[in-house]
Amino acid sequence: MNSERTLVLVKPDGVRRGLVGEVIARIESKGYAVVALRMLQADRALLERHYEEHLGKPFFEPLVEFMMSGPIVALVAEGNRVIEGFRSLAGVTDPTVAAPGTIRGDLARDQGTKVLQNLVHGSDSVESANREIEIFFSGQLIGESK
Ligand code: DAT
Ligand code: MG
Repeated sequence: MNSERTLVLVKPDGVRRGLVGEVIARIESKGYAVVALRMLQADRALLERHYEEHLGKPFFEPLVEFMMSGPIVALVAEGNRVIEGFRSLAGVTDPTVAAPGTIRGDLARDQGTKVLQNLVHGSDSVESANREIEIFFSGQLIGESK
């Protein structure tokens, strides 16, 4: 088995709109397992680590402010090719053009803000997933399953 893990965040817009269950349902309906879950209020230090690749970009500060604007839900999903699979479930970054059928395509749209509000985050590689899971769940993960 080549089971893989990814970090998913339901961003403050998703929590505010009551879409936590919808996101989890799509992950579970696809057949992935949720193996860790927490709700938290992210602070600047945590978000600067999580989004370090975007430091210096014009949307960086709006992104950090947005991500601090309310509670978020962090979870770890597991399954073969789950990193690619969750990115596919989420749809592309810009919700205006994200395909219908995806989380962003069905449930989000451009709000005219400096940062795109697109409901969810999903890790984009094994390296990112390991790094991001460590940021949100350091030492809290139940041992490898399957
Ligand atoms: P993704 O979340 O699809 O991996 P990303 O890592 O490139 O996208 O960017 C992180 C978040 O920043 C993204 O979910 C929404 C916001 N963002 C990205 N590019 C943007 C842009 N050009 N203008 C406004 N917000 C942007
Ligand atoms: Mg990204």
